[in-house]
Order: sequence, then C-alpha cells, then structure tokens
Amino acid sequence: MSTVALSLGSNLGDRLQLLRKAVSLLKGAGLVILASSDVFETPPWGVENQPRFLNVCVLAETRLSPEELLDLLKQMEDALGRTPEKRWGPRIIDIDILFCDGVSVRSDRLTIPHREMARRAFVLLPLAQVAPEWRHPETGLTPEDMIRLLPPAETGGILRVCSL
Ligand code: A4P
Ligand code: MG
Repeated sequence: MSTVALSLGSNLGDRLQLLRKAVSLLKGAGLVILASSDVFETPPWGVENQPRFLNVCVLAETRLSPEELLDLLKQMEDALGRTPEKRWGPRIIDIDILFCDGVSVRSDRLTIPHREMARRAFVLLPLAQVAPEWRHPETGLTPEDMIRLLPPAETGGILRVCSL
C-alpha cells in the first residue's frame, strides 16, 4: 500500500458537485480516503482571465503504482466529461498526483512530487490540512514551509468555502 496525495480542481460547471463526484469515483476504484481538505475557492493561476477554481486535496491509500494511478485519474477525468483544453486553461476537472509516499518519479509521463507544487498556494493550502507532516523528498520542506516561502500575493484571495 502507498499513501498518495491528490489535488483536484474545477472551474467550469457545478464545481463542488464535480469534486464530490470525483472523490466518490476514487472510492469506487478502491482508493481508501484517509483525509479530505476543506474546499477552497482560489483565483486562477497561470492564465488569469478565466473563472475562479474550487480546489481540494485528498490523502488516500492505494495498491496502484504511480503509473497505474495516473491511468485511472485520466480515465476518471474522461468519465466526468473533461475535454482537451489549453495549458492552464479552464477545465471541468483536473486531478494531479502531488506525492506518493517518499518516492520521486521522473519520466516522460509523470513527475512526482508534482513539479509545480511549491509555487501553487491553491495546492499547498489544502495539502497542509491533510498532510502537515509530509516533507518534500528533494527539499525537506513541509507544505507550511513552502507556503511561508511564497510571495504574499500568492496566498491572497483564497477563501475556505465548505467541507468536502
Ligand atoms: N503529469 C506529469 N506529472 C504528473 C502528476 N504528478 N500528476 C503529466 C498528474 N499528471 C502528471 O496534465 C498533462 C500531463 O502531465 C498528463 O497527461 C501527465 O502525463 P493534464 O492534467 O492532462 O493537463 P493540464 O492539467 O492542463 O496540465 P498543465 O497544463 O500542466 O496544467 P496544470 O499544471 O494542472 O494546471 N489555478 C487554480 N487556482 N486552481 C487550479 O486547479 N489548475 C491549473 C491547471 C491552472 N491554474 C489553476 C488550477
Ligand atoms: Mg492534470
């Protein structure tokens, strides 16, 4: 069994319903959810001219390898109706693998820990709720440490909306 952290985001359609549906699909596929963060509404990062996102993190246990987990997440995104979109553009659902135990993976398809996580408050705030003790295997930093290193503007405008 591995412990994995996933980041889920949506900024199109019924965003809260889509996040809840995605988590129930994860359970249906055999992942055991250990913890879910609150739902945060976050300003769009990367491409600013698009609707605000809802973001959550879940901590889960799985027997899947990181590659099998990625395949499952892609299938789930398709099942929820995701269509190809531009980089960092609007999407009905996006599910990324943040970490998988203390493992580092770097292949054409997969980078674990997620390559952008340290720059993204919309990932780190929910992650700090579900995995406060986790340390990035390359930097040794916890989610809170990474949040403290962000420019203050990055954490502005993020609102806790509700529990998942
Ligand atoms: N990939 C590599 N590593 C991973 C990983 N750890 N987890 C590859 C998941 N996928 C990983 O991803 C592209 C490819 O990355 C995958 O096929 C996989 O092989 P994708 O989900 O198909 O495309 P994408 O999500 O559009 O990737 P992109 O362009 O990197 O977007 P991001 O980085 O996911 O950013 N602002 C806020 N506030 N909240 C958000 O949730 N999300 C994005 C999307 C932009 N701005 C946002 C948010
Ligand atoms: Mg993705």
